[in-house]
Amino acid sequence: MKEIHLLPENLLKMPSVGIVNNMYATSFEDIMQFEKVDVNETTLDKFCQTLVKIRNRHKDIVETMAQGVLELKESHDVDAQTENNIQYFLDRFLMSRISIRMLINQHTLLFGNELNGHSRHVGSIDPSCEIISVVKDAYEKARLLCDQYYLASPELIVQQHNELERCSQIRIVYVPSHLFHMLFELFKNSMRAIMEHHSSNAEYPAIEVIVSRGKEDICVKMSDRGGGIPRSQMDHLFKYMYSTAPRPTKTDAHTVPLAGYGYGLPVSRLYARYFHGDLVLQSCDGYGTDAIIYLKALSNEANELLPIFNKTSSKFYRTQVSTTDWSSHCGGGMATRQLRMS
Ligand code: W6P
Repeated sequence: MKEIHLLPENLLKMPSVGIVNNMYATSFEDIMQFEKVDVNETTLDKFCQTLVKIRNRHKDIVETMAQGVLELKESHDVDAQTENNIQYFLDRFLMSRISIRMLINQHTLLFGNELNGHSRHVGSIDPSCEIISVVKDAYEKARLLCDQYYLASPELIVQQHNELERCSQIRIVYVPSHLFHMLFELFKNSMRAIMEHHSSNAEYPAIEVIVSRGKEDICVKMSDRGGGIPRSQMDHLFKYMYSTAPRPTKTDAHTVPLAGYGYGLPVSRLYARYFHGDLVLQSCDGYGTDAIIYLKALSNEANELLPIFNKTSSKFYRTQVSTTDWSSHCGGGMATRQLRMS
C-alpha cells in the first residue's frame, strides 16, 4: 500500500486504482483484527475464513489494476518515465500478490477443512512434481482452445534429458499450478503463432518441448515454428503497457481464446522468478521462437524471491530514467558508419 502511493499521480487518480487501494485497506483491517486475539480453535477457524474471504476479494484485482492502466492511457499521454515506473510497480505488485496468495493457499489447505490426506502434496506444493505430466496437461488444455478457435492444432513432441540419472523421470519440488500457468501461456502463444503463420497450407509443424536436468538447472524449452518475432519487438512482450488493446471482458473471454498478449507473459516470468528461476524468449524472425523456463534443480536454492519496500524502491519512483548515452547517427557526415553493400 505504501508503494501504491508512490505511483504517478495521474495513475493514482484512476477509479480502478482507487478500488484496488480500497480493497487492500479493507483486507489489511480484516487481518489486523487478529493481532491481539487469544489463539484458540475458534479464532483459528475465523482466521481461515478471513483468509478465504480476502482471497476471493482479490480474485480479479489483476484485471482491475490493468483497467486502471488503460484508464490512464485513454485520458493522458504516458511518457517513458511513467511507463517505466508502472512496469517496475506492476512487477513488484504482482510478485507480492503471487506470494501472498501462495501463503493463503498453504494456510487454508494445511489448516482449513480442505485437507486431502492421501495426496503427496504439501498444500499446493508437490514434493515430487513430474514436469512432463504438467507439460502434457498444459498442452492438452491449450490445444482445446486452439481447436475451438482454429479447428485444428499443432502436435506436441516431448523429450527429456536427465543428465544425472539417465532414464529416470525428471521430478522437482514445485507448485504444479505455477508451472502449469507458465506452460499454458507459452503453449497458447506458440499455437497461435503456428496457426496464423501456416494458415494457408493446413500443415502445422509440431511444438517441440525438451525437459532437461543438469546439476543446477531444470530447463523446459518449447520451440515453435510460428514465424518468429522481430528482435525489435522482443522486449515489448514483457511490457504491461504494450498490451494496448482492452482486455476481453469476462463475457466474451471464451470467444477469443488465444487473444493478444495481455499480462500473460510478464506474469509467467514472475512465477518463474518467484522461486529463483526465469523465463526467456529467443526468436529467429521468419522462422520460429524458443521459450525457455529455467527452474532451480535443487529446492534449497528455490526459496521465494520477494519485493521489499525500502529507500531503494521509493527512490526508483523519483529518479528520472537515464536518457541514452549512445548515439546512432542516420544522417550523412563524418560520424555515419553503416553496414552497406555498395
Ligand atoms: C511466437 C510469439 C511467442 C511468444 C511467447 C512464446 C512463444 C511465442 N511464439 O511466435
